[in-house]
Amino acid sequence: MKRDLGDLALFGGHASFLQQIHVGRPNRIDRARLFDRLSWALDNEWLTNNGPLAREFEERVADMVGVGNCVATCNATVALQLLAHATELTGEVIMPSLTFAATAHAVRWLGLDPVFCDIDPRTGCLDHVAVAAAITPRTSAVFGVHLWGRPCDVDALEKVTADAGLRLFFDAAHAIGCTSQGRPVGRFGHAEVFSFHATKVVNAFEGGAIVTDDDDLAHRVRSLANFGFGLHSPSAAGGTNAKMSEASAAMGLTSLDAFPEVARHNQANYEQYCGELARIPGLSVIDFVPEERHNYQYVIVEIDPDVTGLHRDLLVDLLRAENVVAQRYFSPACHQLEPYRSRQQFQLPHTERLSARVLALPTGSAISREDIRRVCNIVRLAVSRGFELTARWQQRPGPDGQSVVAPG
Ligand code: T4K
Repeated sequence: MKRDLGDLALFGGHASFLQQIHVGRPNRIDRARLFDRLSWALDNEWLTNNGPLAREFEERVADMVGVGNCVATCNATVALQLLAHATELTGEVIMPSLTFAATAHAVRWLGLDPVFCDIDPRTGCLDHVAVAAAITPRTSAVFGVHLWGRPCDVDALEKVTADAGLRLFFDAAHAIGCTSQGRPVGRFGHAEVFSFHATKVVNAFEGGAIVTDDDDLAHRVRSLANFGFGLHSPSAAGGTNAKMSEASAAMGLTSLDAFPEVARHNQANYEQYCGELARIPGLSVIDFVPEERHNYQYVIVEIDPDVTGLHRDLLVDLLRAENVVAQRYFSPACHQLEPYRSRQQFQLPHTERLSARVLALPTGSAISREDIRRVCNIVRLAVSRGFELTARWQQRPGPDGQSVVAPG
Protein backbone atom coordinates (compact mmCIF):
# COMPACT_ATOMS: atom_id res chain seq x y z
CA MET A 1 0.00 0.00 0.00
CA LYS A 2 1.16 3.53 -0.76
CA ARG A 3 1.79 5.82 2.20
CA ASP A 4 3.63 8.82 0.81
CA LEU A 5 3.48 10.93 -2.33
CA GLY A 6 6.88 9.55 -3.36
CA ASP A 7 5.29 6.08 -3.53
CA LEU A 8 3.02 7.20 -6.38
CA ALA A 9 4.02 6.06 -9.86
CA LEU A 10 3.61 9.69 -11.00
CA PHE A 11 6.65 10.52 -8.83
CA GLY A 12 8.69 7.43 -9.66
CA GLY A 13 7.11 4.77 -7.42
CA HIS A 14 6.06 1.34 -8.70
CA ALA A 15 2.69 1.17 -10.43
CA SER A 16 0.06 -0.37 -8.14
CA PHE A 17 -1.12 -2.74 -10.88
CA LEU A 18 1.08 -4.78 -13.18
CA GLN A 19 -1.60 -4.71 -15.87
CA GLN A 20 -4.14 -2.03 -16.63
CA ILE A 21 -7.53 -2.22 -15.01
CA HIS A 22 -10.42 -0.60 -16.86
CA VAL A 23 -13.84 0.95 -16.67
CA GLY A 24 -15.89 -1.04 -19.15
CA ARG A 25 -14.11 -4.39 -19.18
CA PRO A 26 -16.67 -6.86 -20.56
CA ASN A 27 -18.44 -8.65 -17.71
CA ARG A 28 -17.95 -12.37 -17.18
CA ILE A 29 -20.38 -14.69 -18.91
CA ASP A 30 -20.84 -18.45 -19.12
CA ARG A 31 -18.60 -19.16 -22.12
CA ALA A 32 -19.90 -22.69 -22.62
CA ARG A 33 -23.43 -21.30 -22.90
CA LEU A 34 -22.24 -18.67 -25.43
CA PHE A 35 -20.41 -21.26 -27.52
CA ASP A 36 -23.51 -23.51 -27.45
CA ARG A 37 -25.62 -20.67 -28.77
CA LEU A 38 -23.08 -19.77 -31.46
CA SER A 39 -22.79 -23.40 -32.47
CA TRP A 40 -26.57 -23.68 -32.59
CA ALA A 41 -26.74 -20.61 -34.86
CA LEU A 42 -24.15 -22.11 -37.20
CA ASP A 43 -26.07 -25.40 -37.34
CA ASN A 44 -29.25 -23.45 -37.93
CA GLU A 45 -27.62 -21.73 -40.91
CA TRP A 46 -29.37 -18.47 -40.15
CA LEU A 47 -26.94 -15.76 -39.07
CA THR A 48 -28.83 -12.46 -39.22
CA ASN A 49 -32.01 -10.81 -40.60
CA ASN A 50 -34.42 -11.29 -37.71
CA GLY A 51 -33.04 -14.68 -36.72
CA PRO A 52 -34.39 -16.81 -33.87
CA LEU A 53 -31.73 -15.73 -31.36
CA ALA A 54 -32.35 -12.06 -32.12
CA ARG A 55 -36.09 -12.63 -31.63
CA GLU A 56 -35.45 -14.44 -28.35
CA PHE A 57 -33.22 -11.57 -27.23
CA GLU A 58 -35.97 -9.08 -28.06
CA GLU A 59 -38.52 -11.09 -26.09
CA ARG A 60 -36.22 -11.34 -23.08
CA VAL A 61 -35.55 -7.58 -23.06
CA ALA A 62 -39.24 -6.73 -23.56
CA ASP A 63 -40.21 -9.06 -20.68
CA MET A 64 -37.53 -7.64 -18.41
CA VAL A 65 -38.74 -4.09 -19.04
CA GLY A 66 -42.44 -4.88 -19.32
CA VAL A 67 -43.02 -3.27 -22.73
CA GLY A 68 -44.94 -4.48 -25.73
CA ASN A 69 -42.13 -4.16 -28.27
CA CYS A 70 -38.38 -4.48 -28.42
CA VAL A 71 -36.49 -3.99 -31.69
CA ALA A 72 -32.88 -5.13 -31.43
CA THR A 73 -30.31 -3.17 -33.43
CA CYS A 74 -26.61 -3.25 -34.25
CA ASN A 75 -25.87 -0.47 -31.73
CA ALA A 76 -27.60 2.28 -29.76
CA THR A 77 -26.40 5.19 -31.89
CA VAL A 78 -28.23 3.87 -34.94
CA ALA A 79 -31.24 3.04 -32.75
CA LEU A 80 -31.48 6.72 -31.76
CA GLN A 81 -31.31 7.65 -35.45
CA LEU A 82 -34.02 5.15 -36.33
CA LEU A 83 -36.32 6.74 -33.76
CA ALA A 84 -35.66 10.25 -35.04
CA HIS A 85 -36.21 9.13 -38.63
CA ALA A 86 -39.28 7.01 -37.91
CA THR A 87 -41.01 9.88 -36.13
CA GLU A 88 -40.00 12.37 -38.82
CA LEU A 89 -38.38 14.79 -36.40
CA THR A 90 -37.49 18.20 -37.76
CA GLY A 91 -35.58 21.27 -36.61
CA GLU A 92 -34.33 21.13 -33.03
CA VAL A 93 -34.02 18.32 -30.53
CA ILE A 94 -33.47 19.25 -26.89
CA MET A 95 -31.02 17.10 -24.96
CA PRO A 96 -28.42 17.32 -22.21
CA SER A 97 -24.83 18.09 -23.08
CA LEU A 98 -23.54 15.88 -20.27
CA THR A 99 -23.76 12.65 -22.25
CA PHE A 100 -21.70 10.54 -24.62
CA ALA A 101 -21.21 12.23 -27.99
CA ALA A 102 -23.41 9.56 -29.61
CA THR A 103 -26.63 11.17 -28.31
CA ALA A 104 -25.89 14.43 -30.08
CA HIS A 105 -24.17 12.95 -33.12
CA ALA A 106 -27.11 10.63 -33.79
CA VAL A 107 -29.52 13.50 -34.39
CA ARG A 108 -26.94 15.75 -36.04
CA TRP A 109 -26.25 12.97 -38.57
CA LEU A 110 -29.89 13.31 -39.66
CA GLY A 111 -29.55 17.07 -40.20
CA LEU A 112 -31.31 17.99 -36.93
CA ASP A 113 -29.95 20.56 -34.49
CA PRO A 114 -29.19 19.37 -30.97
CA VAL A 115 -30.12 22.07 -28.46
CA PHE A 116 -28.21 21.48 -25.25
CA CYS A 117 -29.98 22.13 -21.98
CA ASP A 118 -28.55 22.36 -18.51
CA ILE A 119 -28.86 19.60 -15.94
CA ASP A 120 -30.25 19.30 -12.47
CA PRO A 121 -26.99 19.29 -10.50
CA ARG A 122 -28.41 16.75 -8.03
CA THR A 123 -28.96 14.07 -10.69
CA GLY A 124 -26.82 15.06 -13.67
CA CYS A 125 -29.92 14.61 -15.84
CA LEU A 126 -31.96 17.15 -17.83
CA ASP A 127 -33.50 19.96 -15.81
CA HIS A 128 -37.15 20.11 -16.87
CA VAL A 129 -37.35 23.86 -16.16
CA ALA A 130 -34.44 24.48 -18.53
CA VAL A 131 -36.12 22.22 -21.09
CA ALA A 132 -39.35 24.21 -20.94
CA ALA A 133 -37.38 27.43 -21.45
CA ALA A 134 -35.50 26.02 -24.45
CA ILE A 135 -38.58 25.04 -26.46
CA THR A 136 -38.99 27.06 -29.67
CA PRO A 137 -41.31 26.70 -32.66
CA ARG A 138 -38.54 24.59 -34.28
CA THR A 139 -38.41 22.03 -31.44
CA SER A 140 -39.75 18.61 -32.39
CA ALA A 141 -38.53 16.37 -29.57
CA VAL A 142 -36.71 16.00 -26.27
CA PHE A 143 -34.13 13.28 -25.71
CA GLY A 144 -33.54 12.64 -22.01
CA VAL A 145 -30.49 10.64 -20.92
CA HIS A 146 -30.53 8.45 -17.80
CA LEU A 147 -26.96 9.39 -16.99
CA TRP A 148 -24.86 6.70 -15.25
CA GLY A 149 -28.07 4.69 -14.79
CA ARG A 150 -29.76 7.36 -12.65
CA PRO A 151 -33.16 7.96 -14.24
CA CYS A 152 -34.27 11.41 -15.41
CA ASP A 153 -37.22 13.09 -13.72
CA VAL A 154 -39.48 11.31 -16.19
CA ASP A 155 -42.79 12.63 -14.84
CA ALA A 156 -41.67 16.25 -15.16
CA LEU A 157 -40.30 15.70 -18.67
CA GLU A 158 -43.46 13.89 -19.73
CA LYS A 159 -45.53 16.84 -18.53
CA VAL A 160 -43.36 19.48 -20.24
CA THR A 161 -43.34 17.61 -23.55
CA ALA A 162 -47.05 16.70 -23.44
CA ASP A 163 -47.96 20.35 -22.77
CA ALA A 164 -45.87 21.43 -25.76
CA GLY A 165 -46.97 18.58 -28.04
CA LEU A 166 -43.43 17.24 -28.42
CA ARG A 167 -42.06 13.73 -28.73
CA LEU A 168 -40.12 12.44 -25.73
CA PHE A 169 -37.46 9.76 -26.04
CA PHE A 170 -34.91 8.50 -23.58
CA ASP A 171 -31.36 7.47 -24.23
CA ALA A 172 -31.25 4.64 -21.70
CA ALA A 173 -27.82 3.39 -22.81
CA HIS A 174 -26.71 3.18 -19.15
CA ALA A 175 -29.92 2.14 -17.51
CA ILE A 176 -31.05 -1.39 -18.27
CA GLY A 177 -32.30 -3.02 -15.08
CA CYS A 178 -32.87 0.33 -13.32
CA THR A 179 -36.18 1.70 -12.02
CA SER A 180 -37.75 5.08 -11.47
CA GLN A 181 -40.50 5.17 -8.83
CA GLY A 182 -40.53 1.39 -9.00
CA ARG A 183 -41.15 1.31 -12.77
CA PRO A 184 -38.48 -0.17 -15.02
CA VAL A 185 -36.55 2.16 -17.30
CA GLY A 186 -37.62 1.32 -20.85
CA ARG A 187 -41.26 2.22 -20.29
CA PHE A 188 -40.99 6.00 -20.36
CA GLY A 189 -41.71 8.57 -23.05
CA HIS A 190 -42.62 7.41 -26.55
CA ALA A 191 -39.66 5.03 -26.66
CA GLU A 192 -36.32 4.34 -25.01
CA VAL A 193 -32.99 3.09 -26.34
CA PHE A 194 -30.61 0.67 -24.65
CA SER A 195 -26.98 0.07 -25.57
CA PHE A 196 -25.48 -3.40 -25.49
CA HIS A 197 -21.95 -2.29 -26.37
CA ALA A 198 -19.09 -4.47 -25.10
CA THR A 199 -18.47 -2.02 -22.25
CA LYS A 200 -22.06 -2.10 -21.02
CA VAL A 201 -23.55 -4.11 -18.16
CA VAL A 202 -25.39 -6.27 -20.71
CA ASN A 203 -23.28 -6.72 -23.81
CA ALA A 204 -23.92 -8.11 -27.27
CA PHE A 205 -20.38 -7.30 -28.53
CA GLU A 206 -22.09 -4.36 -30.27
CA GLY A 207 -25.84 -3.92 -29.94
CA GLY A 208 -28.77 -1.74 -29.07
CA ALA A 209 -32.53 -1.89 -28.74
CA ILE A 210 -35.56 0.33 -29.03
CA VAL A 211 -38.31 -0.44 -26.53
CA THR A 212 -41.80 0.99 -26.81
CA ASP A 213 -45.46 0.26 -26.24
CA ASP A 214 -46.30 2.01 -29.50
CA ASP A 215 -46.89 -0.86 -31.95
CA ASP A 216 -46.92 1.39 -34.99
CA LEU A 217 -43.61 3.02 -34.01
CA ALA A 218 -42.09 -0.42 -33.40
CA HIS A 219 -43.22 -1.55 -36.85
CA ARG A 220 -41.70 1.52 -38.44
CA VAL A 221 -38.31 1.25 -36.73
CA ARG A 222 -38.16 -2.48 -37.43
CA SER A 223 -38.78 -1.82 -41.11
CA LEU A 224 -36.34 1.09 -41.25
CA ALA A 225 -33.68 -1.10 -39.64
CA ASN A 226 -34.19 -3.48 -42.56
CA PHE A 227 -33.81 -1.04 -45.49
CA GLY A 228 -37.33 0.30 -45.02
CA PHE A 229 -38.87 -2.87 -46.50
CA GLY A 230 -42.59 -3.02 -45.75
CA LEU A 231 -43.04 0.73 -45.31
CA HIS A 232 -45.18 2.44 -47.89
CA SER A 233 -45.21 6.07 -46.74
CA PRO A 234 -42.88 8.11 -48.99
CA SER A 235 -41.69 10.30 -46.10
CA ALA A 236 -40.42 7.28 -44.18
CA ALA A 237 -38.76 5.74 -47.21
CA GLY A 238 -35.05 5.15 -47.29
CA GLY A 239 -34.25 2.78 -44.48
CA THR A 240 -30.88 1.56 -43.38
CA ASN A 241 -29.30 -1.65 -42.18
CA ALA A 242 -29.37 -1.69 -38.38
CA LYS A 243 -30.14 -5.34 -37.68
CA MET A 244 -28.68 -7.31 -34.82
CA SER A 245 -26.77 -10.42 -35.94
CA GLU A 246 -27.26 -13.88 -34.41
CA ALA A 247 -23.73 -13.77 -32.99
CA SER A 248 -24.54 -10.54 -31.16
CA ALA A 249 -27.87 -11.97 -29.98
CA ALA A 250 -26.09 -15.10 -28.68
CA MET A 251 -23.77 -12.88 -26.66
CA GLY A 252 -26.65 -10.64 -25.58
CA LEU A 253 -28.70 -13.60 -24.31
CA THR A 254 -25.73 -15.04 -22.45
CA SER A 255 -25.00 -11.64 -20.95
CA LEU A 256 -28.65 -11.29 -19.89
CA ASP A 257 -28.32 -14.68 -18.13
CA ALA A 258 -25.38 -13.23 -16.19
CA PHE A 259 -27.01 -9.86 -15.49
CA PRO A 260 -28.41 -10.55 -11.98
CA GLU A 261 -25.03 -11.79 -10.76
CA VAL A 262 -23.16 -8.93 -12.46
CA ALA A 263 -25.52 -6.36 -10.94
CA ARG A 264 -24.99 -7.90 -7.48
CA HIS A 265 -21.22 -7.80 -7.98
CA ASN A 266 -21.42 -4.18 -9.17
CA GLN A 267 -23.50 -3.23 -6.15
CA ALA A 268 -20.95 -4.81 -3.79
CA ASN A 269 -18.17 -2.95 -5.64
CA TYR A 270 -20.10 0.31 -5.38
CA GLU A 271 -20.71 -0.16 -1.65
CA GLN A 272 -17.04 -0.94 -1.08
CA TYR A 273 -15.99 2.22 -2.95
CA CYS A 274 -18.48 4.26 -0.88
CA GLY A 275 -17.09 2.79 2.35
CA GLU A 276 -13.43 3.22 1.43
CA LEU A 277 -13.89 6.76 0.10
CA ALA A 278 -16.18 8.03 2.85
CA ARG A 279 -15.41 11.14 4.87
CA ILE A 280 -12.81 12.60 2.50
CA PRO A 281 -13.46 16.35 2.29
CA GLY A 282 -14.10 17.44 -1.29
CA LEU A 283 -14.68 13.93 -2.64
CA SER A 284 -18.01 12.17 -3.05
CA VAL A 285 -19.22 9.02 -4.76
CA ILE A 286 -22.50 9.73 -6.59
CA ASP A 287 -25.47 8.22 -4.81
CA PHE A 288 -28.46 6.18 -5.90
CA VAL A 289 -32.01 6.25 -4.51
CA PRO A 290 -32.03 3.26 -2.12
CA GLU A 291 -35.65 2.31 -2.86
CA GLU A 292 -34.96 1.88 -6.59
CA ARG A 293 -33.21 -0.89 -8.52
CA HIS A 294 -29.88 -0.01 -10.15
CA ASN A 295 -27.31 -1.81 -12.25
CA TYR A 296 -24.39 0.11 -10.68
CA GLN A 297 -22.40 -0.18 -13.90
CA TYR A 298 -20.65 3.14 -13.31
CA VAL A 299 -18.93 4.19 -10.11
CA ILE A 300 -18.71 7.97 -10.48
CA VAL A 301 -16.63 10.09 -8.16
CA GLU A 302 -16.85 13.89 -7.93
CA ILE A 303 -13.78 15.89 -6.90
CA ASP A 304 -14.03 19.48 -5.73
CA PRO A 305 -10.69 21.06 -6.71
CA ASP A 306 -11.16 24.03 -4.36
CA VAL A 307 -11.45 21.78 -1.32
CA THR A 308 -9.01 19.05 -2.31
CA GLY A 309 -6.43 21.13 -4.19
CA LEU A 310 -6.48 18.42 -6.83
CA HIS A 311 -7.99 18.72 -10.28
CA ARG A 312 -9.87 15.74 -11.68
CA ASP A 313 -7.54 15.63 -14.71
CA LEU A 314 -4.43 15.28 -12.56
CA LEU A 315 -6.13 12.50 -10.63
CA VAL A 316 -6.93 10.71 -13.92
CA ASP A 317 -3.28 11.03 -15.05
CA LEU A 318 -2.02 9.90 -11.67
CA LEU A 319 -4.29 6.85 -11.74
CA ARG A 320 -3.20 6.07 -15.30
CA ALA A 321 0.42 6.00 -14.11
CA GLU A 322 -0.71 3.34 -11.60
CA ASN A 323 -2.33 1.37 -14.50
CA VAL A 324 -5.83 2.36 -13.40
CA VAL A 325 -7.66 3.58 -16.51
CA ALA A 326 -10.35 5.87 -15.11
CA GLN A 327 -12.66 7.63 -17.59
CA ARG A 328 -13.87 11.24 -17.76
CA TYR A 329 -17.55 10.34 -18.35
CA PHE A 330 -18.40 12.85 -19.72
CA SER A 331 -15.82 15.49 -20.38
CA PRO A 332 -15.68 17.49 -22.54
CA ALA A 333 -19.46 17.86 -22.54
CA CYS A 334 -21.07 17.73 -25.99
CA HIS A 335 -21.46 21.51 -26.36
CA GLN A 336 -17.71 21.82 -25.82
CA LEU A 337 -17.04 19.43 -28.71
CA GLU A 338 -17.04 20.04 -32.45
CA PRO A 339 -19.15 20.42 -34.49
CA TYR A 340 -21.29 22.01 -31.76
CA ARG A 341 -18.78 24.32 -30.08
CA SER A 342 -18.16 26.55 -33.06
CA ARG A 343 -21.82 26.64 -34.19
CA GLN A 344 -23.53 27.95 -31.08
CA GLN A 345 -22.72 29.08 -27.55
CA PHE A 346 -24.69 27.42 -24.77
CA GLN A 347 -24.73 28.68 -21.18
CA LEU A 348 -24.65 25.47 -19.15
CA PRO A 349 -23.02 26.25 -15.80
CA HIS A 350 -24.18 23.11 -13.96
CA THR A 351 -23.08 20.91 -16.85
CA GLU A 352 -19.64 22.51 -17.10
CA ARG A 353 -19.08 22.35 -13.36
CA LEU A 354 -19.99 18.67 -13.04
CA SER A 355 -18.29 17.65 -16.27
CA ALA A 356 -14.98 19.09 -15.02
CA ARG A 357 -15.21 17.23 -11.70
CA VAL A 358 -16.34 13.68 -12.39
CA LEU A 359 -14.53 10.49 -13.21
CA ALA A 360 -15.56 6.86 -13.52
CA LEU A 361 -13.57 4.27 -11.56
CA PRO A 362 -13.19 0.63 -12.62
CA THR A 363 -15.97 -1.75 -11.70
CA GLY A 364 -17.69 -4.79 -13.18
CA SER A 365 -17.03 -8.47 -12.71
CA ALA A 366 -13.34 -8.14 -13.65
CA ILE A 367 -12.73 -5.97 -10.58
CA SER A 368 -12.04 -7.63 -7.23
CA ARG A 369 -12.29 -6.36 -3.66
CA GLU A 370 -8.49 -6.19 -3.53
CA ASP A 371 -8.41 -4.09 -6.74
CA ILE A 372 -10.84 -1.62 -5.18
CA ARG A 373 -8.85 -1.50 -1.95
CA ARG A 374 -5.75 -0.55 -3.93
CA VAL A 375 -7.52 1.99 -6.16
CA CYS A 376 -9.01 3.64 -3.06
CA ASN A 377 -5.62 3.70 -1.37
CA ILE A 378 -4.26 5.76 -4.28
CA VAL A 379 -7.30 8.05 -4.42
CA ARG A 380 -7.29 8.64 -0.65
CA LEU A 381 -3.58 9.45 -0.62
CA ALA A 382 -3.82 11.77 -3.63
CA VAL A 383 -6.96 13.61 -2.53
CA SER A 384 -6.04 14.01 1.12
CA ARG A 385 -2.72 15.61 0.08
CA GLY A 386 -4.03 17.28 -3.05
CA PHE A 387 -2.51 20.74 -2.54
CA GLU A 388 0.95 19.33 -1.85
CA LEU A 389 0.68 16.87 -4.71
CA THR A 390 -0.37 19.53 -7.22
CA ALA A 391 2.45 21.83 -6.16
CA ARG A 392 4.97 19.02 -6.42
CA TRP A 393 3.70 18.06 -9.86
CA GLN A 394 3.87 21.64 -11.09
CA GLN A 395 7.39 22.04 -9.76
CA ARG A 396 8.71 18.80 -11.24
CA PRO A 397 11.83 19.34 -13.31
CA GLY A 398 11.13 19.75 -17.02
CA PRO A 399 13.42 18.33 -19.72
CA ASP A 400 15.72 21.36 -19.29
CA GLY A 401 16.05 20.80 -15.54
CA GLN A 402 13.82 23.82 -14.74
CA SER A 403 10.53 23.30 -12.93
CA VAL A 404 7.50 23.01 -15.24
CA VAL A 405 5.61 25.81 -13.49
CA ALA A 406 7.38 28.33 -11.29
CA PRO A 407 6.18 28.09 -7.66
CA GLY A 408 3.80 30.82 -6.50
N1 T4K B 1 -25.74 7.10 -25.37
C1 T4K B 1 -24.96 7.05 -24.28
C2 T4K B 1 -25.37 7.82 -23.08
C3 T4K B 1 -23.80 6.27 -24.29
O1 T4K B 1 -23.00 6.24 -23.20
C4 T4K B 1 -23.46 5.55 -25.44
C5 T4K B 1 -22.27 4.74 -25.48
C6 T4K B 1 -24.32 5.62 -26.55
C7 T4K B 1 -25.45 6.41 -26.48
C8 T4K B 1 -24.05 4.88 -27.82
O2 T4K B 1 -24.11 3.48 -27.63
P1 T4K B 1 -23.45 2.51 -28.77
O3 T4K B 1 -23.78 3.06 -30.10
O4 T4K B 1 -21.96 2.43 -28.50
O5 T4K B 1 -24.17 1.18 -28.52
C9 T4K B 1 -17.39 3.65 -24.59
C10 T4K B 1 -18.32 2.85 -25.48
O6 T4K B 1 -17.71 2.63 -26.74
C11 T4K B 1 -19.65 3.51 -25.69
O7 T4K B 1 -20.53 2.52 -26.19
C12 T4K B 1 -20.21 4.02 -24.38
N2 T4K B 1 -21.44 4.75 -24.54
C13 T4K B 1 -19.20 4.93 -23.71
C14 T4K B 1 -19.72 5.43 -22.38
O8 T4K B 1 -18.03 4.16 -23.46
P2 T4K B 1 -15.25 5.05 -25.09
O9 T4K B 1 -14.90 6.06 -26.13
O10 T4K B 1 -15.01 5.38 -23.68
O11 T4K B 1 -14.62 3.61 -25.47
P3 T4K B 1 -13.15 3.04 -25.26
O12 T4K B 1 -12.78 2.27 -26.45
O13 T4K B 1 -12.25 4.16 -24.85
O14 T4K B 1 -13.32 2.02 -24.07
C15 T4K B 1 -13.59 2.43 -22.75
C16 T4K B 1 -12.87 1.53 -21.79
O15 T4K B 1 -13.36 0.20 -21.92
C17 T4K B 1 -11.37 1.47 -22.03
O16 T4K B 1 -10.70 1.65 -20.80
C18 T4K B 1 -11.11 0.07 -22.56
C19 T4K B 1 -12.31 -0.74 -22.07
N3 T4K B 1 -12.71 -1.77 -23.03
C20 T4K B 1 -13.33 -1.39 -24.17
C21 T4K B 1 -13.74 -2.34 -25.07
C22 T4K B 1 -14.43 -1.94 -26.35
C23 T4K B 1 -12.45 -3.07 -22.74
O17 T4K B 1 -11.86 -3.37 -21.69
N4 T4K B 1 -12.86 -4.04 -23.61
C24 T4K B 1 -13.52 -3.74 -24.77
O18 T4K B 1 -13.91 -4.63 -25.53
O19 T4K B 1 -16.80 4.70 -25.30
